[in-house]
Amino acid sequence: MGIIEQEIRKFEKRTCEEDFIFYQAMEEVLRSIKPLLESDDIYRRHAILERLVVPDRIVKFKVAWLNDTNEIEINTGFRVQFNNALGPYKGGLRFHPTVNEGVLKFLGFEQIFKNALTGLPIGGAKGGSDFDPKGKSNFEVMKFCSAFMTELHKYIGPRVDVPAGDIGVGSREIGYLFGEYKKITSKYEGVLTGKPFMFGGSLMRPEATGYGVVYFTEAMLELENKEPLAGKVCCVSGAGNVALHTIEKLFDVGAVPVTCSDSRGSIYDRRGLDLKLLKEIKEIRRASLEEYIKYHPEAEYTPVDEYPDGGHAVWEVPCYAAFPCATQNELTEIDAQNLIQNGVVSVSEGANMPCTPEAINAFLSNDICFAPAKAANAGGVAVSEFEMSQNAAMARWGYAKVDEKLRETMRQICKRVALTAKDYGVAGNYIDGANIASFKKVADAMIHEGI
Ligand code: NDP
Ligand code: 2IT
Repeated sequence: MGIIEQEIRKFEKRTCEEDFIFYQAMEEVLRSIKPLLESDDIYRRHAILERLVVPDRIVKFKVAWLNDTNEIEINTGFRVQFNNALGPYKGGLRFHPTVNEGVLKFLGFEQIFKNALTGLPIGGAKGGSDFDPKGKSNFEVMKFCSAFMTELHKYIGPRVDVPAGDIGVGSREIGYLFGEYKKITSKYEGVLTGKPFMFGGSLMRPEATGYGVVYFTEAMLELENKEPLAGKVCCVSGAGNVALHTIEKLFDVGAVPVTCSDSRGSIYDRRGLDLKLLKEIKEIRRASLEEYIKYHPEAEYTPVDEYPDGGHAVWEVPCYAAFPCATQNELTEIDAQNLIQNGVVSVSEGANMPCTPEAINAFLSNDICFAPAKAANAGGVAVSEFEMSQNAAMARWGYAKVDEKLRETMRQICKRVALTAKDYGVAGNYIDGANIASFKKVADAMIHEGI
């Protein structure tokens, strides 16, 4: 049995059901770094694998808050501080009923490597709660955020751990969290990113993840000698922060995004999506995508329960480039086969780990350009770090400066990933390239700082 198989067996034994998703993320990294471990035993001598797969700490706490009918509600809050070898812990907060320790360990683990790829001084973390903001009033969201911060503030700080948004957490929630942090600590400091612009948020942070995904895809297509996105039909899933800004940048570069989805169903508008309407429905009214067809009856709406067996309606639509931007494991092997049969050229992960391992294998064995999440969606956390820099210097950068730095960061990540893949004999495999390049960076830092 090889060393990778031995390590996987060891961790498999410890894996409980909640950790299954974490194990999926870990296994992908371990398989990629096999050639690195085999070429040099320094990482084994320093027990880097064993140290890297266990978070530095997991904070778990009760969040009690009062709803609009004066009943007490209880949720669980978490912060998984995974690794700070390269800088302060950094990563988003997710508010969604599916949040548990395993989900946050998977996201925190991925964040270590994503943050390393940006080349910026940030470690990896993730947090959140099983609180569901859907259907809650503004006041209830504010009450929940205040109660959540009452505990969380003890563990964070601008040089300690800097949370941001993720599913269910946007600038509204970050605003309330920041307000409560300030009230408790009396400190006006860059302890959270993704803040509203008026109190220290960076320009372009809301757009950064989606724009970055498109910048990365353009860079990858160029390196792989494929045609650019201009004029090409693209399929996007999700209808949240990442999906809507991916769609926006796709229009900017002259592509034609035709699909999007939410947790209840998906839209296919063959003439190109009406982005203004989508923003009105999802960002302002926080309503269902089904409303889209009231304004565009010629578009198609497919409710989730009518999706073809095991497949997703979005991925049945023929396209040049696909952008899964909703959630983990949303794109299955069946979806991958549909995309491949319809001639897809590139797949870029806007969400964190949206493609199942089987789907990824199908893409790789059919020579589809595949951009893994930890590289393709790193633009969000990169601009978060720009926000930390601006806050520390009490400065404000203009839109053009942030955009140029984001574009350059995505280009650099793409180049480094492609070059690493080539150096390790797996040219064109951006998963192995991303995992090897980022693992090396974190592991070398861990070796230099001692045990
Ligand atoms: P949002 O909460 O803004 O949007 C999530 C979207 O996905 C919503 O449209 C939601 O539908 C839809 N969705 C469909 N199925 C699910 C499901 N099972 N669970 C959760 N959402 C579902 O989140 P973001 O756009 O911020 O995040 C999307 C993905 O991108 C996540 O994987 C996140 O980790 C990743 N990401 C986010 C970054 C950021 O800066 N925000 C940075 C990097 C990655 P509905 O509207 O019905 O809820
Ligand atoms: O998954 C992610 O990279 C995020 N949710 C953004 C993290 C951040 O700190 O901006």
